[in-house]
Amino acid sequence: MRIGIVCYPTFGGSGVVATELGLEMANEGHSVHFISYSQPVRLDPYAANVYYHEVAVSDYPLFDYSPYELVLTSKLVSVVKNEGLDILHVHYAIPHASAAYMAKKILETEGIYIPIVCTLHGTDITLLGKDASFEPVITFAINNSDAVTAVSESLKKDTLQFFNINREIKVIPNFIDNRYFEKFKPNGIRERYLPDGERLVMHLSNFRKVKRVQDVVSVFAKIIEEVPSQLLMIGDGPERNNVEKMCRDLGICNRIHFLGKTKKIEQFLVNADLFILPSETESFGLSALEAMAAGVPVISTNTGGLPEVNVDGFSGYLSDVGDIDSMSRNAISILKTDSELEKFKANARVQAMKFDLPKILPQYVELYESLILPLV
Ligand code: GMT
Repeated sequence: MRIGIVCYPTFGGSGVVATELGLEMANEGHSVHFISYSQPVRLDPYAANVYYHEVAVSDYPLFDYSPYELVLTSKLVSVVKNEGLDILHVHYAIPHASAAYMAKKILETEGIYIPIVCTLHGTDITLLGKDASFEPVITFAINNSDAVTAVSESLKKDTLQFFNINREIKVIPNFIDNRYFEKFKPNGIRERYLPDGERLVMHLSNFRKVKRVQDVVSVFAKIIEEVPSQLLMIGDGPERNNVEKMCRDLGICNRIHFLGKTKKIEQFLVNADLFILPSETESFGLSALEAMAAGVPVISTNTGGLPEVNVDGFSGYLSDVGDIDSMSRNAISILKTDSELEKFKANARVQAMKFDLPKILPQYVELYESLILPLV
């Protein structure tokens, strides 16, 4: 197949899922064309069968806002036509599915048929979808794609609740390549950050408000009252300054290390003893799955799709949003003894296997094949 993938290139989970899916399809021999406004962070542009097409929007003095969606539409028309694509898989309803719909209509006037798969990742539905100024476009883009997938049952339910949807939404959960994660072994990170053999706690996100990063620090402050530990904060974003200030105010900066954005998250995760994800909402929580694949138990909230990923009392624990006491109690119970920690670490790996790449990839392949018209 010749597949076009449209995604946000940033550190967010949707871009990661789109990139990993495309790279795996390319690995299986399909031609995969990534279309985005900059190179997706996890993309290896030199991999066999992988192509990258940049959507370059130039400023025009007459416009206050650059018409990105129109440039993307034109790019989609051009790539579908010139590369002979069989299918377009867009990640995020807006603007990707709406731009793809317009490209499809333009191509129809030239006698070219291109089916569109739209994958919903979360914030397009749970945050943007609640904004009335986007709602009609999101509803239209979902109803008029050729197939729509959501990354969790919870996201499917939210989509059906918030929008007037008149079509099927198929749940295809996010996935993880466990074979890849198995290759990584604890490295010098533990020696560097844990000189006294403490526990290593980790958080990874884009530090948006929805991630409630302050709760990570509040939970950690309670953990260290009982279990000597260090906290690695990976990622960056709008809340970082506030969280750094909070660490200073609490006087625990010597135990909290901000590492900023990094592409090689698995090299850090394999060293961790516990992962904390206290989000306000999370349609899936890919970072929690990545942690589990690295054998790290997860303390998370019970919101959105997180209960589909993290199993309470098995791969970690679930608590209500903002319930610092519950999260810290659970964290301490895992970290307190080696035997409990080892049990949860092993369980986390078992749980990650439920989302193993070989189980999920065929679901996308089957979907693509069902939409591509047979050659006559
Ligand atoms: O969570 C973010 O800030 C990034 C966001 C995105 O759009 O990339 O992640 C969303 O998609 C991920 C991949 O499907 C999911 O794992 C995340 O749970 C989801 N984020 C939210 O729902 C807040």
